[in-house]
Formats: sequence, C-alpha cells, structure tokens
Amino acid sequence: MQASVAPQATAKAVAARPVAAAHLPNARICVSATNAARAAAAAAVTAAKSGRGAPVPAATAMAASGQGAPPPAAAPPTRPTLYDVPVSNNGARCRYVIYSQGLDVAIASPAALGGLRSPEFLALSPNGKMPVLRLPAPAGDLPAAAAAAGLAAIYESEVISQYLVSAAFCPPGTLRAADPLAQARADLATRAHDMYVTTAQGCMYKGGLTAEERSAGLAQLSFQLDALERVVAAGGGPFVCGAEVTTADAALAPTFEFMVRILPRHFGWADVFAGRPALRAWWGGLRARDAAMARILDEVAGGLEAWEAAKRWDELGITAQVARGEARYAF
Ligand SMILES: N[C@@H](CCC(=O)N[C@@H](CS)C(=O)NCC(=O)O)C(=O)O
Repeated sequence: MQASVAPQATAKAVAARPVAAAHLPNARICVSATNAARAAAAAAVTAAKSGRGAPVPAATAMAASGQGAPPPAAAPPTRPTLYDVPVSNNGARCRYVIYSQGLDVAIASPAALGGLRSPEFLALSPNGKMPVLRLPAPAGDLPAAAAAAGLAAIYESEVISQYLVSAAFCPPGTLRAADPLAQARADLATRAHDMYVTTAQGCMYKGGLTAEERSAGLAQLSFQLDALERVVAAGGGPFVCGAEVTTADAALAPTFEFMVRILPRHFGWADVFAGRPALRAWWGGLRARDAAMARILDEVAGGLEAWEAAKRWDELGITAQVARGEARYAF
C-alpha cells in the first residue's frame, strides 16, 4: 500500500506514529510512545539505582557490538525490543520496518543480555543468532517457565519482519504489493535470498574454510545472483517485485551491501552486476529513493568498514588463501 507514495514521504508521515495499543500483541501490557518514553526513563533510573541493565536507546545500542562484558540479567523490556547489531544483514530488514514505519520498538545489542551465547539470549533465540524480537512480558503475564523458554520472543529475521508489518503494528498492506503475482515475486526473492544466499554468505568473511569450500560458496553467490536477476527483471523495477517497495527490498539490500563491498575488494570480482542489468538498476536507485533504506545500508556499511579497519581478511588468513590461487574466487 506504500507503493504510490514516495518512500521519503511515507517515512516522514509515519515517523511519529505511536503504536496503537489495540494493534499490539497484548494490549494490556503495551504502552503508547509517550508512556514508553516515561517507562524508559523510569527504567533508566531504576537501572542506575540497581545496576541492572535495561533496553538501550537505539543509537546507543547500535554502536555496541554483539559481544561484550555480560551485565547482570536485563530487566524485562517495557516495549518490544529487537536485539541486533548494525552489521547484521539479516536483522537489517527488521530495522528497516521499524525506521520506515516509525514503530515504537526499541533496538538493543545482544551485549545487553550478555552476548549471543549467554543463557539470557539463548532463552530468546535458541540458535544463538540475531535478530530476535522480545515482546513485553511482565511478571504475571506469562508463567516464568514460559518466559524463560523464550515464548515471549520471535526469532528468524523474516518472521520478525512479517510480524512487524502485520496488524500487530501496521495498517493492512504495509510494505506488501497489491498485486498477488508481484507479492509472490517478493516472497520468492526473499526465500531464495534466505535459503541460498545467506546460507553461503560466510564464504565472504569467515575464516576456517578450505579453498574448495570458499570457491564453492562464491560460485553459489554468483549462481544465485543470476537467479535473482530473473525475478527482479520480471517485475520490471524499480523495486524487487515491481512498482512497490516491499519487505523483500529490505531483506535483499543489506546482503548486497556485503557483496558490493567485499567481492571486488577481496576476491577479485570485476563487477557484481555484470550481466545483471535489473539488479544493477535496482541497487543503483535504492539509497536515493528511500531514507530508511539508506539508513540500514549505512549501518551495515559502518560495520563492514570496522571489519576492514581491523584487517579482518588478513587476520583470518583469507587474503593469503586467495593469493595462493588454489581455487577460483572471482566469478
Ligand atoms: N536465518 C537467520 C540467520 C540469522 C543469522 O545468521 N544471524 C547472524 C547475523 S546476520 C548471526 O547471528 N551471526 C552470529 C553467529 O552466528 O554467531 C535469520 O534470518 O534470522
């Protein structure tokens, strides 16, 4: 339903939108933006007095990494909280929905819960992966055992993204295509990305892979780029599924930020978009068309620049592996 509205205008129009209590997952426990601000302030005072952690304002939290010295167990959030970090390409799609729709959802680093391997985080996200969305669950709302088992949390970025655009938070049709076939293309691009691209993306930046494993991963990225090119070309642009921006654009774009920055620089690719004109056109216009999209891409880019500054590819032996030339890395 956002399609006919300029994305910047949409973001502006919804920037101050409070989340209607009736639209929230449990009206009894959810608060308006104003009350949330009061509750956050009260929580901060309580946290300062008690030394316990509390949800961190987005700007502060996003500056933190996913790891860090574990604080004492965090107090239950008073509003929905997304645990994620800036460089997380999967989580970035959820941040896009929050930013573009002006949702009253806090963003905090997993470090606020003691990091990805802490019992507190694993109770919310059993695979130890971000993002995870924690929903308000004060004492008495859920049995303690259910809360401890993570029943007040949703993980998997696409599931969170779809929940955030559902009636729990947004008007019907938000970030969805009106045409069923267009929406099917958006779903297809998202699913292909999640099943075949993100599962191979570690070949771009993880150590411990043999030359053959890294080469196979990079070949898979190239193959999947061709498959995505067909889907995006069928929609006719400018967005993933056609004329309307959808959650699919936010799912794919952060991973393209990885590919565009890493593949030419570290693996000798001449051009990620060579022979892929539909993807080139989509990518070329994405930042300028949508301020919330530019924001998540800047967050991902900042994380990748920090990796560059830390010489990640040298430190992990990837640069030396590529220099040995035992396998093909450029596609
Ligand atoms: N399918 C999951 C993938 C989650 C995932 O791999 N998250 C990454 C960040 S983008 C992560 O937590 N990495 C840290 C780790 O695996 O230790 C989703 O879409 O949420």
